[in-house]
Amino acid sequence: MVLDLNACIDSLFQRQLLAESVIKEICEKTKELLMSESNVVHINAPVTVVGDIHGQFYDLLEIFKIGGYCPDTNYLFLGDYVDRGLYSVETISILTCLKLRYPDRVQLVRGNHESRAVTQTYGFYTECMKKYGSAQVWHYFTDLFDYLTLSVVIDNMIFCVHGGLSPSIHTIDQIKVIDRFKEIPHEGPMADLVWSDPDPGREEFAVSPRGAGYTFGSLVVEKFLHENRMDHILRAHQLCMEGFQVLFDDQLSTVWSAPNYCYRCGNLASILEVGVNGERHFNVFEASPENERPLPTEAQRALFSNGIPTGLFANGNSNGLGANGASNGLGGNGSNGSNGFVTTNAIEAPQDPIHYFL
Ligand SMILES: [Mn+2]
Repeated sequence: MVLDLNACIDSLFQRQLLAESVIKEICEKTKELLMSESNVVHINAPVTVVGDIHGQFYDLLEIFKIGGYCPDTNYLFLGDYVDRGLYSVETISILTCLKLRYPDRVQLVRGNHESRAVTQTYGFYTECMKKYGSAQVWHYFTDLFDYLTLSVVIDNMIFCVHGGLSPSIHTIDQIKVIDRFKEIPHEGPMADLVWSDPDPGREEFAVSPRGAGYTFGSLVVEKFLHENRMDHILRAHQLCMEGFQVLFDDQLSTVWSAPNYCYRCGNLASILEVGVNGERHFNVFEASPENERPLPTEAQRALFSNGIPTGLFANGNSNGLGANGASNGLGGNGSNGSNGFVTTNAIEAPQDPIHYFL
């Protein structure tokens, strides 16, 4: 069988799943390709940077409509392709095909959800079982995740990563020597890169309320940029109600690309266009129109309300995202003691590790 990537991409754009045998072949070839990538991939602008998608495939289609299609637009995806949304399989399938088809124009960075442990709890595993009747496809993709790069540098100026900085990483060279070809560890530099968050109220590192990674403040950012002769850190990982957030005197940006997160947060999303002179422009967008996407069926709602602790479509039970009195809803574990999730612009995404490490 000859793999026809263009046909695969076309059928995914037509909302058709690929056959299991095709996914196997695509993942094997993409692993070979990723194996030769450094832990720090250097690319040039112009490039359009995309934050968390979390299985919101119809919003990803909207991103291509807004930002342009491959290979006309160069894309850098910052991770968290799967979990939470209803279409993780379609999302990771199309991104993998695009990476394999246009390896120099599409970059895929690893997020904390590109992990066996996390995807078994937050939806991707269950979705693979429902859509393919076995765990094979989940195995192919989670094996592939071990090969994804950890970071990208744009024009030697902008450091891009899913989560943030690590107290054990001072230089880019220290990232280059990490053995990344494995499941994301619970701690250490690799975990920090995918789990950490900026904290505008601090200067140094502190313990993260997520239970993995660290929070880092203004001095940490300044030191890292100075030491590595860069001028900006670009990351994803945190829901921003306005779709993006810029911190630390324009030294760090968060880009969030899942509008109306989990189909109920009511937030905006953005993609970040980085121009040839380093200029940054956030292109903000809303959720794709309801009439252009299939509504979740009762069966899909059941899929997400049974067995998944965060209960995307929980009916007022204690698992509801943002539901009153939610014990583990969005912001429900907030260290500020508030149950709301609009107290700041960038808020903590659902507190994954609180379940993850239970
Ligand atoms: Mn994340």
